[in-house]
Amino acid sequence: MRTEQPKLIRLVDYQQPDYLIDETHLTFELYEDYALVHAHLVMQRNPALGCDLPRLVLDGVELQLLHLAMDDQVLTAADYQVDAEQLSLQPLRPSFTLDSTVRIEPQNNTALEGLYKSGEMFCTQCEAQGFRKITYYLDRPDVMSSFTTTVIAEKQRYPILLSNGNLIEEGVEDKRHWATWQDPHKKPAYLFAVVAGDLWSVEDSFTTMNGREVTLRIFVEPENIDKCQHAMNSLKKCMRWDEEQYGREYDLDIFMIVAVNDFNMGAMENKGLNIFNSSCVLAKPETSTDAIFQRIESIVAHEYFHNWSGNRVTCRDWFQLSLKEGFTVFRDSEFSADMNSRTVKRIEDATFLRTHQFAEDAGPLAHPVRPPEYMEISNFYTWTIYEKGAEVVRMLHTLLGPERFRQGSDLYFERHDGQAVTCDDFVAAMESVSGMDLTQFKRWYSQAGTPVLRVTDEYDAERQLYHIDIAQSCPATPGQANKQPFVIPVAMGLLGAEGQALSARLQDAEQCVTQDNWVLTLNQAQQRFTFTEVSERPLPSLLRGFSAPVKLHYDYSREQLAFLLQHDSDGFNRWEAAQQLAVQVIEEVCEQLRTHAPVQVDGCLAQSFAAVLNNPHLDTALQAEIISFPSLAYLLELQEQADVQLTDKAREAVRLYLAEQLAEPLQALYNRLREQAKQTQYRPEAEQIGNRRLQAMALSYLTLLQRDDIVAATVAQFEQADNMTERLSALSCLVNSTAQSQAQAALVQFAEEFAHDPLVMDQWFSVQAASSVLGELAHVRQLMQHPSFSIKNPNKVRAVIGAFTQHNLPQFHAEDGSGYVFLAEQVAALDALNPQMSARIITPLTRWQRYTPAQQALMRAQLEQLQALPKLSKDLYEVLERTLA
Ligand code: 0A1
Ligand code: ZN
Repeated sequence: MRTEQPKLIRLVDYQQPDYLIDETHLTFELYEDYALVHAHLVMQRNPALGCDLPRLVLDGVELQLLHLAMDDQVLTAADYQVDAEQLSLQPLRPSFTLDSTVRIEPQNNTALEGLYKSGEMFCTQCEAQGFRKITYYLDRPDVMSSFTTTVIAEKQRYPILLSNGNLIEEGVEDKRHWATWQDPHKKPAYLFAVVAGDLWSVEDSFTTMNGREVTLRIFVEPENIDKCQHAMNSLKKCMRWDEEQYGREYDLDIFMIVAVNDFNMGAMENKGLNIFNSSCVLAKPETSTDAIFQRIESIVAHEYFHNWSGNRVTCRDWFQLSLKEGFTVFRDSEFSADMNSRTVKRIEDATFLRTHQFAEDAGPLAHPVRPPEYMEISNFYTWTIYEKGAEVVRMLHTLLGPERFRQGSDLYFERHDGQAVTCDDFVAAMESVSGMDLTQFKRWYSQAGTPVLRVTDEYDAERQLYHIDIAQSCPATPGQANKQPFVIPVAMGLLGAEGQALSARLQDAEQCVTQDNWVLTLNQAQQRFTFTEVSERPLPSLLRGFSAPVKLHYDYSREQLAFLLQHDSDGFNRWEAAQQLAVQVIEEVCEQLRTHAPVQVDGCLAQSFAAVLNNPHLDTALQAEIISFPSLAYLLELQEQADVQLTDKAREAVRLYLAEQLAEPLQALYNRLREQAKQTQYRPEAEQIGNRRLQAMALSYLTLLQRDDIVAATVAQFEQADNMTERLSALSCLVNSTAQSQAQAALVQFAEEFAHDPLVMDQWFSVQAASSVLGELAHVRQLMQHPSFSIKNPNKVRAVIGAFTQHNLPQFHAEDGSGYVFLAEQVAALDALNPQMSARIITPLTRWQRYTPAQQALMRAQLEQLQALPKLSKDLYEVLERTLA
């Protein structure tokens, strides 16, 4: 907890470490109410910095120092200074050893940072600055050390003792036993991990491209042993993929994953010992949805890929976080695209970015991909660092082309193996292999905000010329009033009147992918591109594949959008056309509601959707994406001033209209897919997933019709389906329908069946909290009284409070402000327990400037009350400061 105002840490102040730690030897003695950590550090003055001996300043937080010795000389209080965050002392020689013993209390660590207990198990989370809660250390990523770790604990309670690297010794002494692990690779402290518990494991093996055998082991609590296979399959697939696509081979004899129930994030890439939130690793068909299976595949890959992009080559400082995260998200998303449908993956990523990252970029917490300053680094694990960072890497991939990008990645790994480096080093490798000057491109790392492109065009029939004019701009963000033009790759094509791809010649083209698919490279505020030999007036298909994280405006008519939806050869842009069409139609209904005019929904959307459903050439996954409607959150993100209740009403009116118009084909589709599902053995594979998604989509439209036969079919699906995907989609339809007695019965049955499984109960909580029908605030408060709920468990917080505030917008933004009061209460309660979580779940309130003046006032009032609390964590303090600045 904070007593004085936290300091701002600035990138421009970066300095190399004064001292280095060559070897780190740790011994953990774990007991029921405390733990002792003995550290033996072999240190030296950083040779790059000279021969003087400045004071050594070690990080340490919430540690009780019991013993300290330098070069075996015991130090007394007069020899060092210690405060709440640091320990400093004067070295006498350039090379020396430092021994310390500290006492810590993992059992009382509710922040889930450092060493803590999750249920009966001990585990650690050290990124970004958790290691300083374990021992006094130089807790910064550019200090890389070899680690040898001994863990000692009671044998019966904690039969499994793990740390990074290879097991080199173990033994038993009375009731206690010990294990010593040695990691041959130097690493920063944030990649350190320890686990002790009564765990079972599933084992497999992988032969690397050079023929080395690697043991793969997934550790879980005994009751979850039947939920590991999917993660294991995913692990083997991504290990092979990283060899084939990036030439990266695994570098230890063993790779371990441990599942823990209490975890602030998704998972953590500790060297050789990944620790996972159990929700991101455990799955079986009866308890887990397709979405969960897919999430596991991508997170297992993400953490595994960090072994090179993050661990072998790490970050020099935390300002460079996106160096490892942006690149690794790009890598995992390409992996998922290869394992599933590439187009659908791109649609999912773009939707996510546009809904969440664009909102972040437009609000008071906007920051560049490489932030220039922070108070608390935990606050910077953001959509900007991760998702926009990945888009920046994707643009490099587009600009260089796949071959040169791969050469650049090879060079980056080769040049910097074993080093802690910067985003500039990454771009420099790309420059070296391509000969391109990427100086201007690097503005993506330093300028925040979402660029806006305005596109107009002109056709000169006589000369067969077609001009495209593009103006780029970027709104001001905190601390950055004026922006310089970005380098923006705009992939595009031209369609003729028959829907055919038009070929033409792009004048002065830097890169021409084919005769009918171009990448325009913008680098000025205003630019004209001219195509010659254009035989007819074309319709442009712009920003294909969402080739840059920008907002693009081109004045398409509804007919043109319907045409693109039918004919565009780019799957992404077909979907995009449907989205834009839906947005236009919903906006029109919003306007009708605003002016109290009669509501009349344009029929164009129903016609287009009918054509999509009848198109045998589209796979079901893409059909589902196309008829899936823009979310309320996305629609609000597009508005100058978000009007939640009105937009929700308009959106629901259009959905109902579509359900009525398309009732017949949707019903036929639903029946066919449900029958097919009954006869198919469930497998979490792309084709089946697409079918189930389309089936769920059809059912959710049909639910709006309030027909008894549909309710009956939904109840039957809920009761009879053998997999959680179909059961949960049926439950969600019931909960969001007028058939509340059936919904209640299903909820009771579900809770009885799965009371013992916390991950399934998370879904039970979410489906209710996110429902605008059932999820009234009073009900949400009741859910928090349920015996399966605990505010100390981040998954539960996300399942109830997160689902309510992010997915139940009409209730959260209730006009009386009750949703805001509720969130502020929860933030205050959580801040005393787990600051990372309080600073995260407050996010919806930080967007206060987006709403109507009345809502703004209510949100601000809650933020100000929080700011006035007597005790605030550094995390929450920073978020409030920036939000209210
Ligand atoms: N590096 C991990 C994410 C992570 C970050 C911080 C954590 O605790 C504060 C935990 C995990 C990843 O990218 O997967
Ligand atoms: Zn990561």
